[in-house]
Amino acid sequence: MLPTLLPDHPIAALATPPGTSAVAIIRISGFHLINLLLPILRHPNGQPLSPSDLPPRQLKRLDLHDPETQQPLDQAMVVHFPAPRSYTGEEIMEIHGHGSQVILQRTLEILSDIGIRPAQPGEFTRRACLNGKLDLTRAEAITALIHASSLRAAREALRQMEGSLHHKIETLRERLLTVLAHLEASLDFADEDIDPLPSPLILGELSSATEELGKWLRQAPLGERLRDGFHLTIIGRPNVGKSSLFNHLLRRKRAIVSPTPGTTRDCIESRLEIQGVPVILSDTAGLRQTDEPVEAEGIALTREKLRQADGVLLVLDAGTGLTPEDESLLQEISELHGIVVWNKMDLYARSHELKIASPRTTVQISLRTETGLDELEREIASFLLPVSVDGEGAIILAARQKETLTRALRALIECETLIVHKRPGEVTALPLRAALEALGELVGHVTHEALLDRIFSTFCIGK
Ligand SMILES: Nc1nc2c(ncn2[C@@H]2O[C@H](COP(=O)(O)OP(=O)(O)OP(=O)(O)O)[C@@H](O)[C@H]2O)c(=O)[nH]1
Ligand SMILES: [Mg+2]
Repeated sequence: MLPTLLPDHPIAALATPPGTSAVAIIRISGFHLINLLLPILRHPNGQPLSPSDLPPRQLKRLDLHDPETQQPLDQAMVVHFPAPRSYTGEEIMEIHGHGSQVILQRTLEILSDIGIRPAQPGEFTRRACLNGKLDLTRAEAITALIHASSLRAAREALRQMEGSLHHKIETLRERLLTVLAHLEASLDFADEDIDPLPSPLILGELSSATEELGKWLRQAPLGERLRDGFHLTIIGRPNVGKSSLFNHLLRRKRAIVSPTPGTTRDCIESRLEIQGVPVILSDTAGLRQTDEPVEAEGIALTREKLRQADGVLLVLDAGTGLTPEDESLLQEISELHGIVVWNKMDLYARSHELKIASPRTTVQISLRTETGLDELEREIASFLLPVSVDGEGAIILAARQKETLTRALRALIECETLIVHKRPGEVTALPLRAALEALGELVGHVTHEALLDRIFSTFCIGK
């Protein structure tokens, strides 16, 4: 290994996004940082610095000094976090300078010259984990928070950062460790007359553990939607106002609206947030019988979109009331989650009833007079993300976490089966140990280098 890649070698990286900005922060982690940095820091009056000039956790206005040109490079604010009260558990120095690319580049070069190498992606957080400042579930929640595409996803990630997932896993591990202790006691004392925990009790513990793990995994798709967005598709007959609704939800004119039926031919997709819920919204070609090949292709695309949808908004025309085509559309989407939207309420003459046979949430709106639109957005948000689920906290799992939980679940089920078949303790304990190991991996008890590499490679440099 190269000496510069030693794990405790001081590292530096830009902690703010690359590019031009008012302020940019360079973060440095390691030991003896003050002494290392003294030669490149000056008081604003040009005087050299002494270590006592940098009291802990206080921003200090200093100049960055270029040792090569012997000239000031930037005016900066510098802060020192002594070990272990810092993000990484090592000493940290932050240089808050101006966000000029040339200055930042030169600063990183100077740091490298004085022995502070550029950090690898996620290396700060990796050090934090190795120094016991963070467990892996919290570290992974930090990536989820940084990449969160909506407020809801950010809130979940924050909950996980505060340790909700870690706590769940540790509680489960404790219970399974007790079961393992009993299984192993039955091995150690097999010759003596000690009664181990009776198998119905062990099986009870195991089945409640598998139930718990199963629940987390079932919640995972919801967590993924929170992170990546729910697919919501607007459908309906031609001319009912689908594109008008699409534009309204998007707050901009993205799709063409016209009185000619069959205006939208293609599927148009856009990302947005509806009351904090991330949505990938599609406007589609109006569904009807047609001989026109382009329109027919658009309609085929709509049906394809419907297959991927997490929910639909079926738009109906309140001016005309329910038509036979609407009824067959309702049949077609009977299996799908969604809301029925009566649009054009301004044209509703009360000559017919606005009723549908199936028990679905219906909302009455008019895009022309802008009525009922807030209620529609509230309904959309609550049907995509029911309040009960939000309260309990959907779990956002990284792919690795899902994979590891599935491995733990399989091992537990195997253990249950072996116990039911009255296999000896040394056989039944094996899968239980594997399950515990998998759960341990999730919180970071097992820290294989390769595993850490895989996790932290997805981080930003500087985190
Ligand atoms: N009176 C009234 N007209 C509306 C309302 N919403 C939309 N329209 C009009 O209805 C016509 C069709 O609107 P679009 O949004 O293009 O309808 P669409 O469902 O996307 O139609 P296709 O793309 O042809 O399937 C336009 O002239 C809109 O201005 C409404 O609430 N009231
Ligand atoms: Mg349209």
